[in-house]
Amino acid sequence: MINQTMNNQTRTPTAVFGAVGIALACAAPAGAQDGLNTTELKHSVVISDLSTPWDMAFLPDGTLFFTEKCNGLSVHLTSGETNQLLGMEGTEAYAETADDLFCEGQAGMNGIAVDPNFAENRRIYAYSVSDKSDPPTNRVMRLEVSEDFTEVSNRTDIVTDIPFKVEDSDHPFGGPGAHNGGRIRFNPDDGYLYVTTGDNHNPEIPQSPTIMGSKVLRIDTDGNAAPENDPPEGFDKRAYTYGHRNVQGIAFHPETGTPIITEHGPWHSDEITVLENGGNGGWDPRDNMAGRGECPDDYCGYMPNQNEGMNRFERAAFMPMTDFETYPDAMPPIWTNNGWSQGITSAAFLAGEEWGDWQGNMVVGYMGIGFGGTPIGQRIDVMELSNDEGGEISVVDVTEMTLPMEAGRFRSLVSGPDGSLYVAVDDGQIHKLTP
Ligand SMILES: [Ca+2]
Repeated sequence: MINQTMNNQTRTPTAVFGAVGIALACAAPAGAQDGLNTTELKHSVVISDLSTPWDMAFLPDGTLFFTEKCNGLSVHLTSGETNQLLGMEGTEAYAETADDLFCEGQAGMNGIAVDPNFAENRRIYAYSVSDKSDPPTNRVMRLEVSEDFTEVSNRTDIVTDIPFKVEDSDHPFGGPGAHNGGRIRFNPDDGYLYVTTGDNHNPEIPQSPTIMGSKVLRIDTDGNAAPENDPPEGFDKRAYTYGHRNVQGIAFHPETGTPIITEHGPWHSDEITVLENGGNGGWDPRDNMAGRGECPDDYCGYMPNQNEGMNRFERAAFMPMTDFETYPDAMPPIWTNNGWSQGITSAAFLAGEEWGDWQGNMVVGYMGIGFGGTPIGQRIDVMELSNDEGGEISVVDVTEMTLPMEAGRFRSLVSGPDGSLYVAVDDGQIHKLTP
């Protein structure tokens, strides 16, 4: 069924809603243990008692950098020791504290990435909100790690203008720091740093050519646009893609290097999208667009959820994650979450023969969103992708991973250099899953 749903997706709105219709026919969420085999997983807890661990990045020897949203940046050494490198406002234990870094809502110390040439230049990168600017913005910082991994120095902010939601607004989850993006990853194929951003509940941002929210940026290690970026005329050249809602994950196809993102839907339609250079994600929550009326704070992104009586498919039609009616050339998602948002987060590819049939598959985490206080959807899905003859990537099978531990809010998934899958959970652990 999933197979058919995915393969039927094309660029036309009719086909997308056709796909939703098929999804309705099989009401059970993706997760039946069919198709791929379920690999037996070994499990251990690498680190516990963290405060909202948000992202991880490895060196080839297994050294693990990680962030905690309201604390800062640390490194876990192969000896088992952890050094706290860069703290945020109000923290004490860290080697250094940067008082301009703070946390608010979804914002704080988010993504972390290691320079492909770390062995030579000792550089790492982190995404955090900062009040060095007024109003505060999200920044991508470049840092140099000391030889003994006890401190960082030479902070250079290579991106300083990613917007941050400052004011509360009249929406569910409408507090400051909302829709903050924050994942950063190097693409091994082209060597550039990709930075994912969010819409801040600001209706003007997704289709804006100059505001760097709702984008995937592709930049070099000084923050300059990759020269190959091809956004439309008038756009900031750092924009690789635009028109996103809140991109929470990015991974690169292991054979082609093609970037694939995961994106939160507005209580409906989380999406996975294969990016095209210069492409539009098709999210445009401005009011009075496509027959929509006026919405609170001019932002229609949640409006369908407040219209009692609409079912989830009517909601998806009212405020589509990808508005093909207005943007017929928008990038089509290769997968949507059957009409329910379940808090899709980070994505990674499984590497190593130990994974058996799952080798090379994409894994995607879900945090689950509580409807009436009931968490749903907390899981890790294993997605088999295929390149069809036209070279386009599609999802051919989805299997829910049988977890060797309790489910949780799976915030970050990263493949380690040892082939294990590392998983950070909001309530404070980094887990290691080994086939
Ligand atoms: Ca989209």
